[in-house]
Amino acid sequence: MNVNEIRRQFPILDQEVNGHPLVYLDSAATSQKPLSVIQSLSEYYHGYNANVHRGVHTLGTKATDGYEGAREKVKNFINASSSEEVIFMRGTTTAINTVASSYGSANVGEGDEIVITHMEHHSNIIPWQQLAKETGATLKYVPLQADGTLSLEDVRNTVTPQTKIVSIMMVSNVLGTMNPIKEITQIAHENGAVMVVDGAQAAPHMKVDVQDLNCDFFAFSGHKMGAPTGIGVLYGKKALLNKMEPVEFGGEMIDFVGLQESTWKELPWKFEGGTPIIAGAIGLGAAIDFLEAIGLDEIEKHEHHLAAYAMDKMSSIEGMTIYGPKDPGKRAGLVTFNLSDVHPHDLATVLDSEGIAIRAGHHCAQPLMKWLNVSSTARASFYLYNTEEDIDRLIAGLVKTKEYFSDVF
Ligand code: 7TS
Repeated sequence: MNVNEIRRQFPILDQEVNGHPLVYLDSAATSQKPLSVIQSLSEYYHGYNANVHRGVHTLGTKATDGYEGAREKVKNFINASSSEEVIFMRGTTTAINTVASSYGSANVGEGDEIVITHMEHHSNIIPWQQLAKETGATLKYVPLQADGTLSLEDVRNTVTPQTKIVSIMMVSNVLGTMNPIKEITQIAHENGAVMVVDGAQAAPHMKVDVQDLNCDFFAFSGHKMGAPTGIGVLYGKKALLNKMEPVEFGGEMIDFVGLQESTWKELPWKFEGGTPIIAGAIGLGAAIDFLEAIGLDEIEKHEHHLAAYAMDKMSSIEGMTIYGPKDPGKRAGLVTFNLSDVHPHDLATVLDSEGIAIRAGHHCAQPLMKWLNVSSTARASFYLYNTEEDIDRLIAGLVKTKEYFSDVF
């Protein structure tokens, strides 16, 4: 993998911030976009902007082909068995909310259980809290091991025949933990529950095969994998989606509309009410082409290498606490940390003055912060365009931050 060649595809990286060359280490929040994605949007708006699935005019047909072609690319990207199982929506948050509102309200009742974990993002907590409140179900949490991993034993002890839904992230946006989704899915199924996977931090970084995982639903966001904001995917098994009610009603999703009753289009369109996210889907298709040309296995290997390199260098800084699995082989390409008593926001501000972008805060994972016994942390997250030099700059920035706040050490 030629990272210099890849970096040339991301024009935004070639700039100075606060007088220093930009080092972008916040891809877990949102990734940068390659030229091919930017061009795909420009070509759509320059050349064939039109609404889809209507009329017969040429631009409309081209737009429909672009939109549905992108669905086919997503289908292959995650190895869904049919493009009917690929529903375009705004992102991971909307996808999980859709499962909770549609599948959840129809299948979860009083006395039932929903199982998540202490490491989930708020997007995979609150929809289930709301569902539990509405239905009288109980929301249960699989505890975490001391190193921030899940044990299958704990999963087996938490999931019971009363469990109707298990919803777990594939990769933690804070700990970097990679969860054994295939095994957890099997436990969910043995207990008669469906398995929902929050794939927001997985799909951009590793090969995902939903048929191999055998999960029932899989949610991810385009903007974390080179595509624009505002486009994401809900994958669901056809047999389940067919039985589910739409969540949004209106144009595009109907078959026949009467005065009192209406019927829905078939999959996947019954879940895509209103004018869809046409440019976003086309951009996502271009992002998938870009990632696949490099190879997801190569990308994953590169990020593992960067995470191991970063952890090794960072752990030699006195006062450094790194959260999550210590074994780099067990974690994805991000490192969450605290440096002595320096507040993560102060740390991020000093790094920003050096042109280095990291994230500081609770990372939309307040229950996990509570488990870690901190109010916030700093996080450096890597993607295919990051280099060892980026990490060297981070290390130099951290050393400088330490000097700057030397009174607290
Ligand atoms: N799930 C996980 C695991 C995430 O990391 C995120 C976003 C979401 C769900 C929500 O995705 P959205 O596209 O619907 O917003 N995570 C982060 C983050 O770690 N920093 O900023 C956003």
